[in-house]
Amino acid sequence: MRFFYFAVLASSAAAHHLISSMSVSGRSFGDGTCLRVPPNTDPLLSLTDKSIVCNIGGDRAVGRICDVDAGQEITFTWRTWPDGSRNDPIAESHQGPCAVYMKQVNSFSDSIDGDGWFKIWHEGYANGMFCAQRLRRNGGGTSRSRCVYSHPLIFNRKLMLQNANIGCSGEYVVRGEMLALHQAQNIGGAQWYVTCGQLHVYSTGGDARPPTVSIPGYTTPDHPGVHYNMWAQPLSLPYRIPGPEPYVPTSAGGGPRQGPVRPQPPCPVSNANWCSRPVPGFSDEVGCYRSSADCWAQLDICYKEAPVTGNKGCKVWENTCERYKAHCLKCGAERNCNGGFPGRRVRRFSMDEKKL
Ligand SMILES: [Cu+2]
Repeated sequence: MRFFYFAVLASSAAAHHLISSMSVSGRSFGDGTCLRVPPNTDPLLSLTDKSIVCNIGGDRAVGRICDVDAGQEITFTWRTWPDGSRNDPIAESHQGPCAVYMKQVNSFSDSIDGDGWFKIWHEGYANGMFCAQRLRRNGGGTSRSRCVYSHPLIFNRKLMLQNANIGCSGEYVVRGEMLALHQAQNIGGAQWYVTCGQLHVYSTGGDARPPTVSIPGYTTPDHPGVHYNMWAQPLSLPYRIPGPEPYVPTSAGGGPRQGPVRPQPPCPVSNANWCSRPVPGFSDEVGCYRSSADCWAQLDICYKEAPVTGNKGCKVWENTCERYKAHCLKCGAERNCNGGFPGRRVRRFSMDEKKL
């Protein structure tokens, strides 16, 4: 009986999902990287609670910012099992539309609720299926544990000077949203899945102002696309996607990067938003162990900070720490602990790493 209950719990957890990674032009930044990963895959049910903005804890900045050029394509990967331990994208029962919003911020520690959000893409019901169904199809086949959709992230030259203080480039919170309608025949039954990321967008500047909406406030529980019976035969079509129309730039942006390029902090080993630092050099056995201890202290933080998308990067760093420890044992026995750990190159930690 106990086993039976466990199985039921496991399968209900498997029903939900979150965005586990972002890719730009097909290259993934890594699981959880630049994402404000929610604590779990549960849906949000309230359109008035602040968690609808960027999910629970999503009001807090994370330590990494990912770069994207205007005009590049951004892809979100959705997973039912956040760490990818099982190949299961969005559950079959979860049908509904998807959308992507952005908001420009001066700093990622700015509060993100309220006005300033514009939609850059959405998909509702098309070609006989909801967006969620298309995500599932993309998740099958070659891309294991992945469920992806892509859309062009196009900024015209005007957009980036929207805030003259920022100049040509800017910091944006990007918000991926998926709405599951399987209980939406009841008001308040719609399930919202939201994950936000931190992007630094490079563009050549301009002065367009996309119309913006407030989140919370951008839609209501009685909107016909939110209070919707997906079990009706036939479906009530056309399906009306909640929220505003996507912003369509008047001219394509992109082109080569201009203006100052944000310094890239070195990140030799990383996990989600955690980065390793090179350990100090040493000239004797005591120093070797001190340096090795530094590695283990960093590892502690890596595991503590690892979000539900997993700790693969921490395991890589743990192997490094094991190697360092073995080196101290060996050089101590040989009375030859001088210089640093041999083997792999260690990049220097840059002091101009961007502070949030
Ligand atoms: Cu669910």
